[in-house]
Parts: sequence; C-alpha cells; structure tokens
Amino acid sequence: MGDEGPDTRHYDGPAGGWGSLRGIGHVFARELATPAIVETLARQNKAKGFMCSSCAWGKPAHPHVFEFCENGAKSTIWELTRDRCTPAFFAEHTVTELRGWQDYDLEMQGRLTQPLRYDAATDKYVACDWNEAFGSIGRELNRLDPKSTIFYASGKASLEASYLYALFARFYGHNNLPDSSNMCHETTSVALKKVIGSPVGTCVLDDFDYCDAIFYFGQNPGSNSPRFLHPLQDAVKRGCKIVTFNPVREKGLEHFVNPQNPIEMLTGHGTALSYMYLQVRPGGDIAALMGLCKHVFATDKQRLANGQPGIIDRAFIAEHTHDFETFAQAALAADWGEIERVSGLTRNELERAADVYSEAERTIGIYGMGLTQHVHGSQSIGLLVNLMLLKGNIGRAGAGVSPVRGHSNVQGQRTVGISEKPELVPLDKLAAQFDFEPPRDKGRTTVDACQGILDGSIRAFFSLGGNFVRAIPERDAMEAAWGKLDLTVSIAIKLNRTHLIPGRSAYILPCLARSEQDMQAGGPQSVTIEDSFSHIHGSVGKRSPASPHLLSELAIVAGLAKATLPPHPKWHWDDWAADYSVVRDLIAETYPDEFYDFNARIFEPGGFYRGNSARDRIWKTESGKAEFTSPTVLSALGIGDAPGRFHLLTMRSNDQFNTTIYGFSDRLRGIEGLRSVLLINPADMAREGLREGDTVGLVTDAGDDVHREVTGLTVTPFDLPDGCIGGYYPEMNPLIPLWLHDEASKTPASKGVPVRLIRP
Ligand SMILES: Nc1nc2c(c(=O)[nH]1)N[C@H]1C(S)=C(S)[C@@H](COP(=O)(O)OP(=O)(O)OC[C@H]3O[C@@H](n4cnc5c(=O)[nH]c(N)nc54)[C@H](O)[C@@H]3O)O[C@H]1N2
Ligand SMILES: Nc1nc2c(c(=O)[nH]1)N[C@H]1C(S)=C(S)[C@@H](COP(=O)(O)OP(=O)(O)OC[C@H]3O[C@@H](n4cnc5c(=O)[nH]c(N)nc54)[C@H](O)[C@@H]3O)O[C@H]1N2
Ligand SMILES: [Mo]
Repeated sequence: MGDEGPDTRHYDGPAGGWGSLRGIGHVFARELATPAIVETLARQNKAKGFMCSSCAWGKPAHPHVFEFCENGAKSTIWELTRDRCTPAFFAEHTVTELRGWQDYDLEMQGRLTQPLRYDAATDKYVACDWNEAFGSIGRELNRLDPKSTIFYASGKASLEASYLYALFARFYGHNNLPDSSNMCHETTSVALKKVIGSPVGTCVLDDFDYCDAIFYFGQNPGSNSPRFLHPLQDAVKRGCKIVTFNPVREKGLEHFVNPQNPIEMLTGHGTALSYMYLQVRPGGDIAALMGLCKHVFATDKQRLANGQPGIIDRAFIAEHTHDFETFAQAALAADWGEIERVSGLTRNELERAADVYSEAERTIGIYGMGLTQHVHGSQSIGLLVNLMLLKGNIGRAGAGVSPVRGHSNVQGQRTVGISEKPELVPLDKLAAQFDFEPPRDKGRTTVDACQGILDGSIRAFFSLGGNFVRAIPERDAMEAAWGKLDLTVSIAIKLNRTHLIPGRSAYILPCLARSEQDMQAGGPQSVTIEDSFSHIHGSVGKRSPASPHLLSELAIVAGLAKATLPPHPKWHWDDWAADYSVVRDLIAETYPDEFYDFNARIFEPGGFYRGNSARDRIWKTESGKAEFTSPTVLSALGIGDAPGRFHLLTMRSNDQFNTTIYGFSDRLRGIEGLRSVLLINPADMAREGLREGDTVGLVTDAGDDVHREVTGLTVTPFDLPDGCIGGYYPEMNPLIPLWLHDEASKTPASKGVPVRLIRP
C-alpha cells in the first residue's frame, strides 16, 4: 500500500459530490459490508439512533434522510468490520515483529476479541480472562504510588464511562487525567475560559441559520467535519459571506456539491463556499486578526467623523467587557508592514475582509487546529474573541465563537470530570456524594505525563481508547522510555502501535464499540455523548458485539476499580455497571444545573442543551466581564524565520481518523497512494534545487541539541505559502519537540514545527 508511487494529480472536483460516495464505496467493498452496516448508517446521528463515533459535529433535531458523511460512514464501517484480531493472530507474531508493521496494517487485522496479557518470555500477547486481568492490574496498582500513574482518555468513551473513569482515578488518589483534548482544543479550554469565562464554544447549530458572516480560521470541514458543509452551504445560499484563513487551499472550503441533492449531483453544480480565501502563513493569524481589528477601528473612526453611526458596539463594550482601551491602543500601534510580513497577506486583502466583518450584523468565528496547535495559539484565540467583541458578536443569535471539536465526546469527557485541573471539577461535591477525600493537587497534562515517563516518575499508563504513543510529540524518545513503564493498560477496539510497546506488565482490554448492543444485568443499555455545541445525545447500539468476550468500557472501568479499591458503602461498582441510568443519576447529582432530569432528556431530538454562561452574557472571568486581551507577539510561531528554516504544519488526510489510517487517498488534496510526502511550493522547490519526486528528509531546527529526523519523504509540489512545508500526522510526530507547545495550555505546536531539509 504505502509503497505505491505518488500520484498527485490535481483534484478538480468539489468536496462532497460523487467523490465522497466513491470514498465510502472503497471502504465498503473492502470491509464486505453487510445489510447490518446499512441499517446502522441509516440510524446514525438521529434521536434514539446511534451517535457517530467520528467527529463531534452537532446532530440536528430535523436530520437528513442520511445524517452521515463520507468519514462518518468510514468510521462506522471501520467499527463493524468482519475481520477479527484473535489470540491466534498474536500466537503467530511477536510484538517485536509487529512493531515493524504500518499503522494501517495493524488496524486492518480487525476487532480485538479477547483480553490479552503480554508474555515477556515469548514476546507475545496471550489471551487471559477478565478476572485474571482485573486482579493482577489491581495488585499492581496497589503496589504503586497513585501519583505515579496516568489515566488517559481519548475523547470517544461515553459520559457514563468517563464519569466513572474519573471517579476511579480520584478514589484511587490522583488527578492525572489528561485527555486527547490536551493535544487538541486544550488551548480553547484555557483561552476561552480566561476571556469569556466558558471553556467551550458559545454557538449552537441554529446560529448558522442567522449569521451574515463567518470568519473561518484553520479548520478543515471537508475532511474533519463534513456534515458542517450542509449548514455552510445553506448559509452561503442565504447570502452569508465566509472569509477563510488557511495556508492550504482546502477543497471543502472552496466548493461543495451536496451528495444528498440529486440535482447538484447530476449537474456537478454546487456552491462556492468561501467569499474570500486568504492563504495566511502558518502562525500568521494573530497578525491577520490584528489587521482586521485595526481596520474596523479605522472605519469606525471615519464613519463617526462623517456623522454616521459607528461600527463598534460601544454600549456592549461598556456594559460587558474589560480592558478595551488597552487593546484599542495596541491595535492603533500595530504596524501594517509587520502585519503584512507575519501574516503573508496584503493590507488590501485584510481591509476588504474587515469590511465584510463591519458590514455583517451577525458574525460567527470558527476555528480548529490551525489556531490551537501553536506556541501562541491561546493569543490567537484571544484576538479572535476581541474581533467578535468589537461588535458584540458573543451572546446573541447568529453570532459567537465556535471551536470545532474533534473526537465525538471529547468535550463531554471534560464536562464530567476527566480533567487534570482540579479547579474545574466540583471536588467538594464529589467528596460529599461519595464520602471520600479527593486529591486536590494539580494532575498531569499530556505533556507533563510525557515528561514524567521520560524522567521515570510515571510508572503506569492507562488509556481509555486512543493511540497515545503515536499521537504525541517527541516520538523517538517517548517510545524508548515507554517500554520502561511498570504497567500499561489499553482499553481498545483495534490493535495499534501503542499496544506494541508493552510495559513490564501489559494488558490490552477489548471493548464494545458504540454501534454494538450493550447488554448488562439491568437489560440493554444506552450511553450519552456531548457534541461541539454542548448538546447531549443518547446513543443506542444495536449490532451484535464483535466477540462474546467483549465488555463495555463502563464495565471494564468498574471491573478495574473494584479490583483495585477497597469496598466502600457508597461505591457500588456492580450496580453502576448493571444499569447506566444509575450513573446518569450520579452525574445529575454532581452537576445539577446542567444534567437535571438527565434520564428523562437523553433522547430529545437535537439533544438537550446543557447551557453556556457566555452565551447568556454572564462572564465567569476574573473581572466578571469579557476580557479584551492584547497580544505580546504578532506571530503565533514560537520559533521565527531563519535562512533555510521551514515551518512544518502536520495535516490530516481525507482518509484517516487521527492515527487510524483508512487508506491512502487524500482525494480532496489530490494526493494518492502515499503518505510519506513533503508538500512544498514550487518557488521554494526551485530555491532549494528540488524536483518533484525527489526523496528528502527533515530535521528539527529548534535550537536544542536533540537530533530529530524523518527521512524518505517524496517531494510533492503543493500550493502553500512561502517558507512552509506540509506533511502528514502521525508520520511527522518524531520532529515535534515535547517542549514546543502552547504557552498557556501545553497543547503541542503541531502546526508550527521548525525544520530543515536534508538530502540522502
Ligand atoms: N475524517 C476525520 N475527521 C476528524 C479527524 C480526523 O483525523 N479525520 N480528527 C478529529 C479530531 S480529534 C480533531 S481535533 C478535528 C481536527 O480538525 P481540524 O481542526 O480541521 O484539524 P487539522 O486538519 O489538523 O487542521 C486544520 C486546518 O488548519 C490549517 N492550518 C494549519 N496551520 C494553520 C495556521 O497557522 N493558521 C490557520 N489559519 N490555519 C492553519 C490546515 O491547513 C488545516 O486545514 O477533526 C476531527 N475529525
Ligand atoms: N502532529 C500532530 N499530532 C497530533 C495532531 C496533529 O494535528 N498533528 N492532532 C492531535 C489531536 S487533535 C488528537 S485528538 C490526538 C489523538 O490522539 P488519540 O485520541 O490518542 O488517538 P486516536 O488515533 O484517535 O486513537 C485511535 C485508537 O482508538 C481506539 N479506539 C477507537 N474507537 C474506540 C472505542 O470506541 N473505544 C475504545 N476504548 N477505543 C477505541 C482504537 O484502538 C484506535 O487504534 O492526536 C494529536 N496529535
Ligand atoms: Mo483532536
């Protein structure tokens, strides 16, 4: 697969359209999909149906006939594959041998079927039974200092399983509960909390029916949240203007043919989405936003001078915000020359974009990893909020700031207590509810966990889903340190690279997937998840489990906890695992304002809204108002330009979900058959004396003395700003220094890695 030659024909088709149907068809054929898969897809993202396990995009109250996208379908088909990765497979292959396999080939073995224990003598995983696994893991945990263990979660497990996982950690004695969010939207959780007092976006799905403009930063809906293309298309048809800031010309933001519209499918005529598409340099968003604000101030001043009404919403600013004047001064002082240099955009482009903002009555600011994964990412988010605040665009219909979240329940896991930040968790409430003394000290983020693994202070690692070793920065050093852990436990549905670096004692615990029926002592169970818009949805799995030996994630967490912790009159693990509605009652007791009547509301069409204070213009910030912040830098990159240095942005293809590689077709970018590519613009290629198809490598150019490299990359011309290189995540992760992360949240700076080219 991966050794096929590159085929980087330009893809002229739109996002969606026949290409997306063919994209599903490939996976469908390969997986020998059954009528059961078709039935499951028809129930996807609908009330009383099953909630897609791909992205966290909202689920409308009035869904389409097929409320799923190309990538949601791939994700479901990937879960429901007929292939099985059984103990017989592990008997044939040593772990050392499997470490040489590609991610794609590992997951292609299919669903894990039985609990597995690592046997060091034979270097193989062998089947074990659940009691044996729980018992020995419990004994290991009782030998360890709780503070030397990490309980990671990857953003997919349900609210119920996540709530119990966090309880287990705290009953055991630590707050080391990092989440995939720490590599993703933690910048959001920290920056939005600081400036608007709410750690999540303020929009709901309906806002897209009313907005006049969307300012769209660093998020790729065509691949990563394709159902978003429908509301975007509807908005554009109403006259809403989308202004996009992205170094890459992403197809999904340019042109969309709706696969659910027969006329568009037959004619190929869809909708051009972006009114302006601005190819900002990586990390150039602070500068771009500064330029936008600067021009809004200038236009406002001009209009006032002409006796016209101003643009800036002064009443809102006076009543609801803090530190406006400081920011107004900073914007005035910002230099257009610097703004143009750092953003890579012209003053004229930014002024035209700012005019769109000034003219729109209601604007939504959207963003994704293009803002969050930078050293000064939290400052970019602060400035986007400033832009919104200038016209009172937070806390009214059709307006707001809207981060597009990743994993299907990543936001929800934080909501119900998976957090390393004890101040975000109602610990007193939990103490009273469960009669114990919770740990009060700060837990470890993903980066802190990695540091602990490198320095030996962390001894055990649990993962509730995910593929941690593959997703984190500094891969070479991390893989070497990982094997020295005393205990590694992965709750998973398919085999991945992380499982192949076993600790001294290691277990893989296979679980049910969300689409599968979850039968417990109390009958068939449903679970819940929270989408990007803070709406909570019930999800019912109906498919037969991939193996009779699988347990639900919740049952596994309860089994581990019961085997580790002493009996306690208020800890009813068996009852909780028997009936998840009991767990929902516990959640409602801990978070009554958001989850009251939880069980009665889980199947409301469109989900139930747990509310957002900033949307109601209640600002839970230090000053009690929304905060204008003034940036300390204009570039979000931690390490600036230098001769020979490129800024690497790590990207997702249209044919992957994070570390799960569905195939080798990045259709929307016209890159076929190969992931080991180095994308670079033709002018930079000429300057470097490179030709298409050359093989080169990259080394990190971060000024420390660690050598980090990735080799064997095929040079591929691509439309990118000067001085910028594109490559795929996770293949590029060995290049990212662990210390290169957002200053406030420690989110790794995966979109701004300083690198140099090396020739073989
Ligand atoms: N099919 C599929 N769906 C997914 C995922 C997947 O892997 N596959 N992953 C899920 C997860 S966990 C997440 S977090 C989301 C991620 O979804 P996104 O937030 O869309 O993440 P990326 O694709 O990594 O990058 C987003 C965009 O940022 C742009 N960009 C890079 N650097 C900059 C910059 O400096 N400034 C600006 N303005 N733009 C920049 C890139 O060109 C890219 O278009 O998607 C979720 N959904
Ligand atoms: N360079 C670079 N690095 C990045 C990023 C980037 O843009 N660039 N993005 C970052 C982001 S946004 C994220 S969110 C992280 C992702 O990091 P993770 O969340 O840790 O990784 P995933 O690839 O989503 O995890 C895939 C594995 O999850 C398991 N799994 C799938 N479904 C289930 C389930 O239902 N239950 C259980 N228990 N297990 C399941 C499968 O075994 C599968 O192999 O990576 C981060 N790393
Ligand atoms: Mo993510």
